[in-house]
Amino acid sequence: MTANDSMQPTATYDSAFLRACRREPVPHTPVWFMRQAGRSLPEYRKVREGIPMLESCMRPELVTEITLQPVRRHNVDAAIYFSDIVVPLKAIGIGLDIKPGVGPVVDQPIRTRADLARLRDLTPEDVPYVTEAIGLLTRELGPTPLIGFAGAPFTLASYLVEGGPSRTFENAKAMMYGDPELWADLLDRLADITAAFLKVQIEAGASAVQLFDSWVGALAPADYRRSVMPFSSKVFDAVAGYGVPRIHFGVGTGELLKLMGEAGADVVGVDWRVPLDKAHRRVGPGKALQGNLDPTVLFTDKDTVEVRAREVLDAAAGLEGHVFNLGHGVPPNTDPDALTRLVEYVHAQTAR
Ligand code: 1CP
Repeated sequence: MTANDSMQPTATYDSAFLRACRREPVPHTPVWFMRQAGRSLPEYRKVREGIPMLESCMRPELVTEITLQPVRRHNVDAAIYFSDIVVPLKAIGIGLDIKPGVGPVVDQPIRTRADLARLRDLTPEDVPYVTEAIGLLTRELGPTPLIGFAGAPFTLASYLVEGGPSRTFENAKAMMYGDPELWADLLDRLADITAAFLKVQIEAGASAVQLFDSWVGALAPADYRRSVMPFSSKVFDAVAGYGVPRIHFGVGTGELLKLMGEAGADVVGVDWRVPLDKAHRRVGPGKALQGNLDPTVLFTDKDTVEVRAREVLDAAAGLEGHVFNLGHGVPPNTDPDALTRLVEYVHAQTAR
């Protein structure tokens, strides 16, 4: 399937997930879970045995299998491509690894203007395994849409500048406040790489894309608007012509929701801190919302999960479009059956 085909009224185009993203009537509220692939499933741990994370992202058959696992098991309304936000950086030659129990770790952090030279453009030839895996996936998935994704410039910069996961982002924010020109040039490079990576996924057959700006909630709205938003907008603008829904998500972004929508999203992801009716008022008309059950609710009993899921659905009643999701990723030690039951519950409650 090409980007052009994905705009035709196929079964995929007509799926509940893509209809909700376009704010059209749906047969039921669609559900998928951030980090549904490669987290809590025993069948995931089995196929990953002995294979480092980044290597597993470069094996098309393995990526296909891991991406399909949650679709088979939970009957979710969309698949998310199994990869990681640092894969495009690795693909252009940045020395980095994903360390078990830690996350992405960068050999030589990007701190100076000279370091920017290491961020070259990404071409489709840098990621042949992505094109191949998405080709396999779209055949296997049938009408179920595939979501492609990338890390947003700020969140990628947070790993590159800090050198690894951080709670405070002190080096990245110091660069942003103290050397705005270097910061802007860094984010501009990252926007180009991210846009190129999303284009590869859409051209291979992804029918929606999500830009993960997971850690941007660390910023005040004025700094977001000045120092981050132009570069996230550049990414969204670069893929606007394909007509596939663009989802924008971050954690702790209650104060940023309106701006994150304005950056160019069709769907704004909301974490669990802001009820969806309130989020809708903040974002304004013309956007669908995605979210936002607190992931830790999954550690409670079935009845509590259902009460909390019902609250999310009630808060979403007046939305123009709603994609049910968690407020952040599936926690690794989640009971997979709790996810399966949650999908069943949302589908049953919202069947029209
Ligand atoms: O959603 C899915 O099921 C697809 C797989 C996926 C996605 C969407 C992975 C696999 N990573 C991601 C995105 C990602 N990676 C984000 C954005 C989403 C989010 O906010 O959760 C972020 C911030 C990362 C960075 C990352 N990669 C971390 C977080 C570290 C930190 O800063 O706290 C970690 C732990 C990873 C490693 C990783 N990515 C994915 C998996 C399965 C793993 C575990 C690694 C392993 O198995 O060894």
